[in-house]
Amino acid sequence: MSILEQIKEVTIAGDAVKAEELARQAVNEGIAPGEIIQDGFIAAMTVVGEKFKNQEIFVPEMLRAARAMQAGLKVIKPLVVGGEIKNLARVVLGTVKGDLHDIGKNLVGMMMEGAGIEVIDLGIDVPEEKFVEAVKTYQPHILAMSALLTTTMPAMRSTIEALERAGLRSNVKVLIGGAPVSQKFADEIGADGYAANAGEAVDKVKELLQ
Ligand code: B1M
Repeated sequence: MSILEQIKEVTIAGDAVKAEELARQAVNEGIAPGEIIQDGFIAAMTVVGEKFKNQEIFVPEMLRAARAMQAGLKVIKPLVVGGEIKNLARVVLGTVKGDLHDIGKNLVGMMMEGAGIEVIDLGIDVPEEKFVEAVKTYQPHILAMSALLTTTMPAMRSTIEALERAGLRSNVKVLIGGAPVSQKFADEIGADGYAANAGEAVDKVKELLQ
């Protein structure tokens, strides 16, 4: 079994110690960070999501798999983020209210930092008023929101509405993403941009700055 397949297997099994160990080994073998993330960890999460949907596994197993992925990502982060700070733009980032998923958001933040973008990460389950407050305080170029549940997508719309009520909508561009989100939804709620993955999110930030 290749090392990426092993990473996938141990992550599905929720073995954080092995996931971290194998991620280190893969890095030492010179495998590109993007490949480790995509073909190892994200591939594992796709299987985990399928198994959960088919009721072959339940929330505790899904949580263990997420922890294993996070342990592996810790090893890879320094390679992606690097040392140089360029501050190309400032982004306020968060997972919307009611939503506790943060792996995708963290990857987005990591890729942005790697591209020289300053990221202020508000974490998970972020209510509209906290996003609004952060826009006032940090005056970012972009407000970036993540949602992984169809039930939390409406919080993106209500955050945009809250920005409008606060008179801040024209001060900031809004970028959204997450598995159930689409360009169509972004258009519907009046977001300025949508990105399907972390790499695209970086490109979108650059595009929105122009
Ligand atoms: Co949850 N969960 N989960 N979960 N979970 C999903 C999302 C689900 C699709 C699984 C399934 O049924 N197949 C399903 C949602 C169904 C739906 O609404 N359509 C689901 C469910 C139902 C739930 C609960 C309701 C389960 C329950 O309690 N009964 C519950 C909800 C809790 C809550 O949030 N209130 C729940 C809980 C959890 C855990 C806590 C156990 C755990 C999360 C741990 C954590 O994040 N720290 C978890 C996990 C791990 C998953 C799956 C398996 C994996 C998610 C993940 O990390 N993927 C997921 C199934 C799946 O996605 N296949 C599932 C890897 C990650 C890199 O991808 O997050 O998609 P992703 O991010 C991508 C892109 O989407 C994009 O870029 C990222 C990198 O390329 N992206 C952006 C994300 N944000 C972006 C923002 C951008 C741009 C791009 O710009 C701002």
